[in-house]
Amino acid sequence: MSNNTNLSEVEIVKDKSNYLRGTIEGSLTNEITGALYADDTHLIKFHGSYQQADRDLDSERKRQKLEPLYSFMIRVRVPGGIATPKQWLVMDNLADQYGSGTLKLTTRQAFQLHGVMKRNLKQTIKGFNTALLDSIAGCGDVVRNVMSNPNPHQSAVHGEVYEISKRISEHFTPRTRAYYELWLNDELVGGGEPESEPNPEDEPIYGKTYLPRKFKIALAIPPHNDTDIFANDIGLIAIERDGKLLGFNVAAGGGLGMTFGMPDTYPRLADVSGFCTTEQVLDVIENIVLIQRDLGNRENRKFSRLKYTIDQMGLDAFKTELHNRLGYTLADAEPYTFTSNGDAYGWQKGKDGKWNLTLFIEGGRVVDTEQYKLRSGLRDVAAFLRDNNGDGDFRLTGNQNVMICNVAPKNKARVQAILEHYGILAEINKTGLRLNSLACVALNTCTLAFAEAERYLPSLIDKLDVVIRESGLERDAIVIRMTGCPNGCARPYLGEIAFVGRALGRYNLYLGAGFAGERLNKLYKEMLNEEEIVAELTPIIHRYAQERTNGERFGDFVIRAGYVTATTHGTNFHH
Ligand code: SRM
Ligand code: SF4
Repeated sequence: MSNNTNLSEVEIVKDKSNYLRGTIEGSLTNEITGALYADDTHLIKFHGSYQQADRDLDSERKRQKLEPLYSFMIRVRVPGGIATPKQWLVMDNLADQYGSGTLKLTTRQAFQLHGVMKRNLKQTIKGFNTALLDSIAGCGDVVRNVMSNPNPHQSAVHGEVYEISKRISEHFTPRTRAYYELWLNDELVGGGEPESEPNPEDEPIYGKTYLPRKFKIALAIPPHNDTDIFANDIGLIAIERDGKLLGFNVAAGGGLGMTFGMPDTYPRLADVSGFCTTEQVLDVIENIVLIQRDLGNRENRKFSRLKYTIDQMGLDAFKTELHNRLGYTLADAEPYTFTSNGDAYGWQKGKDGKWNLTLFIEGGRVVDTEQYKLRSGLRDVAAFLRDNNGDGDFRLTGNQNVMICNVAPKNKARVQAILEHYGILAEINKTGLRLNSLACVALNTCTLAFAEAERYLPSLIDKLDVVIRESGLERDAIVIRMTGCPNGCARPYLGEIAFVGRALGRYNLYLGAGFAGERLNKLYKEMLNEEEIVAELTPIIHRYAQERTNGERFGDFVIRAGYVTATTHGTNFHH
């Protein structure tokens, strides 16, 4: 642990938790409340779960003098976002059995279940285990789900990068046995016996108080920045020559969260700090994680992310510290170009002759409604693939979408027919604005939300689509993002157009991020309601259609036209 004297409450809870056990067992058996003991609400995050309450019901429950209707969100780690048809079906089934009947595909290639009651937590986590899935390190002050390009079959380099992302994920999985003891009766994920007796001291990378804060890693293969690597504590940019992976440019210090009214908190993009070979990459990442473990702020969690550690010591000092710890220096960064951070929709044939299909899942929410049976359709595809020798698989993208990949040519027509039957394929013909939209969960489950996001953005886009169509921009990709608070879960500060919730029905409007996720946007107007949003954006969209130069992106245009100035670094985001 660092030498800080005024440790935050969470640091103290971690310290006395006996490697994340705390009193969770007692919390689970306490039938007086649907909640956990206060300390355990921090610890359960390391097990992949958050205590929440249905906020739609808050005032009614209060009126009835009842405690909030507590339930739990559980996040399942899917390194690189790849799930077999069987795993999809298990998740789908658990969503009905114990959850709220929906699956949420997150902005970091994971599944989330919502609405799981305390009494069902163990059974749900055991259910993941039957499909070789787990929720360890889904949340908490550890290295989170490692993101990677979701299609390893695209080329040999893609396959290699995916394997490296899995290795990173395994390397940083906490070693404590608390997860297995608490949820799986001490079984390993997928069955089997533990290799050795529990050894609470055996947390060689993290130590007993883990990291000061969450830590995120993503890999991307130019020209696609579909994992938004610059929003991560560490972003790795694959460098290839003649179809061979040479290594990675290493970017450090990304993170998007900020707090309204605290300008010393800010979103920041990771700085490209050098190049390392494939053999060095794990060593380099580990040493950055260790710098953060040792030097990160453990007093005030608002300043605990690596981005603040770096800005406080200065980028050069950070690099020197890294090089000293490594015992060698990173080479100069190699040239690279990113052209987009979105997904490419539709069917594409892989180099291996198999087919890959990217589908649009609005807000990442897989649910059946009266009009649109998305969940049933994807379930039918999964069942068909499972029954055909497990052909194909599901890939969660960093844009809350799903890919159905690796489909044998003989099965393509059937997959297509199922998706057409349910109207799922037609979704990819929506406007370029909608197809490039992201919205975080926000209400009703997120305890931090000030405003709607996932439940509201689709209807706001209906209104903006009218302007988009009038302007002839239906096929133009424009990155649009919304969150219910400034924490940044749908990476709003990387939206060419973005809304961040201030209060119910009121949003700050940000403009001018780079189309490929390489530049943050800037605040344009504050506290707008829907009418004001549409009124502000209509003339800008019209002007963009008329005045853009060849190939000019919306985010670049609003800067050239003087609506906002370019943000060149997180530290001038608020200027
Ligand atoms: Fe997030 C907290 C949902 C991606 C920055 N995020 C939360 C919590 C757990 C709220 C809480 O602490 O009580 C949200 C749960 C809502 C719910 O009901 O499910 C939540 N975050 C999400 C997801 C599900 C949004 C989505 O709609 O897809 C994403 C899950 C990703 C995953 O699978 O792991 C999600 N969160 C992100 C991202 C985007 C990314 O990582 O690419 C960010 C910005 C990048 C970053 O980390 O800086 C992000 N979430 C935050 C923060 C601000 C962190 C900070 O440094 O200030 C919080 C609040 C916190 O940690 O204190 C937060
Ligand atoms: Fe919740 Fe805010 Fe994250 Fe949205 S951005 S999920 S409202 S914490």
